[in-house]
Amino acid sequence: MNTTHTNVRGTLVPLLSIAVIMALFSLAQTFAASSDDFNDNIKNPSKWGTDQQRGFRGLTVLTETNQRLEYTGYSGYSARPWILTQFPSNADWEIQIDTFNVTFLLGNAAFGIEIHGPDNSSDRVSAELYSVFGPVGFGSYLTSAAGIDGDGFAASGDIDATNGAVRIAFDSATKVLTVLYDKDVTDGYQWVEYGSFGIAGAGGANGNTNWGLAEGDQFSAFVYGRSRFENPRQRITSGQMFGDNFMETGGVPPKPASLGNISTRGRVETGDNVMIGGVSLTEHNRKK
Ligand SMILES: [Ca+2]
Ligand SMILES: [Ca+2]
Ligand SMILES: [Ca+2]
Repeated sequence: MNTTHTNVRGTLVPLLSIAVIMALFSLAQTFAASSDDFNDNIKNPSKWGTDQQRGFRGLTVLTETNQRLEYTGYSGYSARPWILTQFPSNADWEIQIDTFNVTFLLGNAAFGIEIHGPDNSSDRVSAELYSVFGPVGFGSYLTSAAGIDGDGFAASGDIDATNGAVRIAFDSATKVLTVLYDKDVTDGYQWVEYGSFGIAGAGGANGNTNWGLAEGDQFSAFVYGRSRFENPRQRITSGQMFGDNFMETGGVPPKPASLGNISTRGRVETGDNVMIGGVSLTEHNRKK
């Protein structure tokens, strides 16, 4: 019996070591970069969380269909959180998505990506392809609970882009978020920088703020569509506005401590209710 026991142990330890090494290796590979091409027309629950409805709730929706992520509906704001990875404050990273927008309606509509700061859901930087009463271009906004020095806004101007891409890149040395666009994805990516925002007080060309970053903090990413039309009966239909080929590099496994941030808001709830609580606060700030 003793012999058997020793043998089992003698085999198990090396096997476990190999398993741990393989797990670490595959983790490193998985989180080196990740993406979603939306080609299987099913939302991947390992990558995306519960959609958040902001503003007019229930009137707009994000749907993975036709090998892309479509935004349809009336006036509204739907955001889908990327949950596979988060983005460190002490290392460089970037996220991007292809954007398509031909919503030439009376109002404005946009599709893009946004980053949320670690401590407050109203700390955000977005990058989007917008249309405003027809003309289209790329825009970017900085919002911050701490207030902003500068415009907090950057735009390409109307450049007649309907099938482009947006990118947000973080420089961990300067703590500056840079926004870039490619006007036309059909000939590959040729990135044009159109704005930058400093989130540790300095370095941004279009606005600076202080999100109070600490070592180990993580940012979270969202894909969103938004729309606001003068005629409430106007709506975006399938194929008019969508995103495709979401990609990130530099993302890391989410740390479970992010739950602590939510509970400090004084709302101890679970699941979707927590998110809705955070969104309500955000929307309140946005309207100020
Ligand atoms: Ca999918
Ligand atoms: Ca696709
Ligand atoms: Ca291009």
